[in-house]
Amino acid sequence: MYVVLNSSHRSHAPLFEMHRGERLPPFECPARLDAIAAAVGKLDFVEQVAASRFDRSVVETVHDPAYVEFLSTVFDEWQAANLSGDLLPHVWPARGLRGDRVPESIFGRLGYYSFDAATEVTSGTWEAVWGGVEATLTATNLAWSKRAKAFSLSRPPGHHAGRDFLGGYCFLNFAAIAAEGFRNLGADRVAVLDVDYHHGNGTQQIFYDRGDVFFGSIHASPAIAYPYFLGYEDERGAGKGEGANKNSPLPDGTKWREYERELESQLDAIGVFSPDAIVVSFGADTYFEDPISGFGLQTADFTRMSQRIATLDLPAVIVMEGGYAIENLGDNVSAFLQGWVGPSR
Ligand code: OKP
Ligand code: ZN
Repeated sequence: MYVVLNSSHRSHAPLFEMHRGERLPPFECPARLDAIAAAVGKLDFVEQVAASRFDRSVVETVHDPAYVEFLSTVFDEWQAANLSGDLLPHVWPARGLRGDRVPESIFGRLGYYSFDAATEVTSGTWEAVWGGVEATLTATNLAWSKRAKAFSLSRPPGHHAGRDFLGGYCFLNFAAIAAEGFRNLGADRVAVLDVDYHHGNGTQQIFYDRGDVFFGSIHASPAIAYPYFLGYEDERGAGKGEGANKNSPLPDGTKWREYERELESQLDAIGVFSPDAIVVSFGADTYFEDPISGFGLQTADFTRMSQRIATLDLPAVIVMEGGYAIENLGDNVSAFLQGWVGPSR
């Protein structure tokens, strides 16, 4: 198992997060990845590889180039206008407003290119996010060329970021970038399986009308959990992508027994799709002690989960999404990695 660390991740350190009416230290913070990296560094089956450099071509296939440009320049623009603190959007084009024009104002553009106020742009956000792109694409190249498993150890997460918007702590969609990277390298079909507690609305949107990338997700029902506005079972893909999207929304309180049933059903669907490679959006926020989530998985369940996914026997990239119980994060991610390296693999 290869591991590629995003060594720039600490450059993204948001100041605060609004949570249940309070201004709190952010749940998505550098300490998360430091805890994971320390634990993963001790695993004897892991080979750490440094990230290579990449240009914007793959990123600009899954994201709108104008959005990528916005993201890479908006903080400097903010500072040039003598504004201070982090950037936080506060107005969005809901139904009846014009969502089809990009405003000139920096505040207008922030709203245009986002869907929530949980996702601060800071001085180092672009540097950290670009480090995530390079870790992801390095892992993808390794997984494809060596028919191996490669873990991109990065933050902030990516699966809520859509073609032209940020949100849910996410800026660029690393799962989508890995899937597109596999396609570029020669994979005809790629499956993305999202096992984060939250629905991967960004990944679903990016591939919704594509038949070459399957998206499957097991998550808390949007009726009760973030991101609230996508992730229902009746979203099955459109056009050429009809049938290549599969959502498994579950109630809070879900434990391994119920979770496993949905996992088997997702794996069956992926088997029918018959991909050449797989991308896993892994979130450890399904853990029973996660502070912002409501599932009931235990540390050992993460090993069971990856053992089942590994039976697909495909080149695999694992990208890190959520997981906020920092004390248990190292053990939970290690448990998940452990399941990929059984004796038969
Ligand atoms: C990211 B990932 C509460 C509202 C914002 C955002 C959750 C983002 C989760 N402060 N909640 O999927 O783990
Ligand atoms: Zn999550």
